[in-house]
Amino acid sequence: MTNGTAPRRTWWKEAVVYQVYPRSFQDSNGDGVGDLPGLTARLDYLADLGVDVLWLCPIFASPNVDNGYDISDYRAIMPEFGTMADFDELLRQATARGLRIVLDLVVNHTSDRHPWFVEARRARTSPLRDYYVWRPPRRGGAPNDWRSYFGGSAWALDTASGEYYLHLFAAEQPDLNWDDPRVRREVHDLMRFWLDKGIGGWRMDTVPFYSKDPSFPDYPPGFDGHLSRAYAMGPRLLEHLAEMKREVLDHYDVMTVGEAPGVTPAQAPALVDERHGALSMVYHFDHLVLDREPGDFFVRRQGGASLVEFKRVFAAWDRALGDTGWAAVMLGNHDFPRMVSRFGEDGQHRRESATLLCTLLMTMKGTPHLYQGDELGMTNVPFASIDAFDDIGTRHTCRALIAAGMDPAAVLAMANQTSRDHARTPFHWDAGRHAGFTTGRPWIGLNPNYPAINARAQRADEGSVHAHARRAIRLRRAHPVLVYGSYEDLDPDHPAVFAYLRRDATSAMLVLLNCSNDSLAYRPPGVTTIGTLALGNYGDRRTAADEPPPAGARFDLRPWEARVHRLA
Ligand code: TEU
Ligand code: CA
Repeated sequence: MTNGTAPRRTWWKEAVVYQVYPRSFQDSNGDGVGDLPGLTARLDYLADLGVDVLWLCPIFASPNVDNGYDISDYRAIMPEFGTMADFDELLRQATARGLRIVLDLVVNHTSDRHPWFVEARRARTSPLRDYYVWRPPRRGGAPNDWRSYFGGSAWALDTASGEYYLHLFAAEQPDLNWDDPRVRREVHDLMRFWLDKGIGGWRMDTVPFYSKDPSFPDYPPGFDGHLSRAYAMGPRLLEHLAEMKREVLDHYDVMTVGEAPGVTPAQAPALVDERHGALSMVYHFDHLVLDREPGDFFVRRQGGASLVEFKRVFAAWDRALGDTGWAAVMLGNHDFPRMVSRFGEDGQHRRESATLLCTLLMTMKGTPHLYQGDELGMTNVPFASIDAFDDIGTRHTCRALIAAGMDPAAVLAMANQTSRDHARTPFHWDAGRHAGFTTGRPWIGLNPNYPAINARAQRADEGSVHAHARRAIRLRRAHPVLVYGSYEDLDPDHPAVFAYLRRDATSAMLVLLNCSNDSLAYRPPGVTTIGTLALGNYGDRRTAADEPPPAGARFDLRPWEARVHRLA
């Protein structure tokens, strides 16, 4: 719990961010791929939901080896998504509705089809050679033992020159050499190109990886395989980010949210402390990778993760960020399975657990990031075979595990627990053909449960996940304590209940989340004067201001029940 000075007030601390995976949001021309005109046509839905900022996954020209995270032209719209005129119209329509657009800055690497890499690869003497990271073979093989997130070595041999180039992700995603000032200037220029159009800021992909030790040592002795820890926070990262802040970010009123894999809570203030950090906020992964093997993000750790471990992450980051740092809070995105399937219970208690998770997002300290479809409680998809997966990471890991002799049925079962594709199937607009996403053949199969889980049905149902998400967003907007108040976990060791307090000088909110399938009696430690219910997710799910608190602050919490109470 931090009780120093109140955090500085800014629009991006008060905002609710909605992440759009454009490929799967709304198709407008029947080619089965979501696009910008489709997103523009759905802005009223998003404005009605109450969100303030739309973070769009990459919309730039890309061969889509990694679905847009391999960019071949930073100043052109991916043809499947539309034209620059479509983007300008989207921005105009969003702005007219008070919505800001945040784009996805992917500059740790480019596509291997980017003209920079095509030229750099042409010859060892190319003037652009040093835009990327090239090293000679070591003992006839890769320059060091680094591995790619998508399987195999992080080095690819360029046969023409006999040198290797670095790629922390796919070989089609060569890492840029951030130590070359020309690269940094190129990045600053492309950032300004979009900022000058009036975007609201940047989500910064794999920002902790920009800087690498140029001597490229092997992993340290005893390395536990946690790739992100090995690649994050390189020697000149803070210098490069300070320069980016000075050269670009300080000249605009924008938000930056750094994707921060591998960044420890202790390292985070260096990135986001408002006194000296370059970024507005970071989103961390620690609670999102608790159930994963450190060495392969797509392999599930035996035993999964506990609520106590999950709660510890939030407390550690809150302590580390204090009152001068800031976090993005998310429970899922395009890289993870659906939050209700992962942290809730997507069968009998799907509605209750999805609304509980929405309550957590909207009452936690930090800027909430709601992923498309999670406001409906969309669930994981039952992928019937390994070939049904699209995601490069999932496919690589499945192939490697099968090659290593693992039973294919077990590999499929594990991929169905960890695949990023669960979050990438088309949005469920209605119960019509292809859930109203497309009139054509969808680029990836839909979840067959869309007739039961879709926006049209839920917008007519006051008890739906959508209705609750909408109420929770309005609750956050109505109570600054949920934005700027302190955070205190009241019961960190309780195995089933997540109970926390948000407090400022004039008010306090108590949040009780029963993260279990069981009903249980619960008395929040140290709290006596419980006020009225501000938000609930059960029968009394209206904001029952008239409902008195239970006698003696003893609650009978139903399975997955979420309750937000004012404290008298
Ligand atoms: O994700 C980063 C990523 O996948 C790993 O760095 C991270 O460690 C993992 O998600 C959990 O530890 C970003 C994008 O979100 C992802 O879609 C891209 O595939 C990747 O970078 C490469 O651009
Ligand atoms: Ca389309």
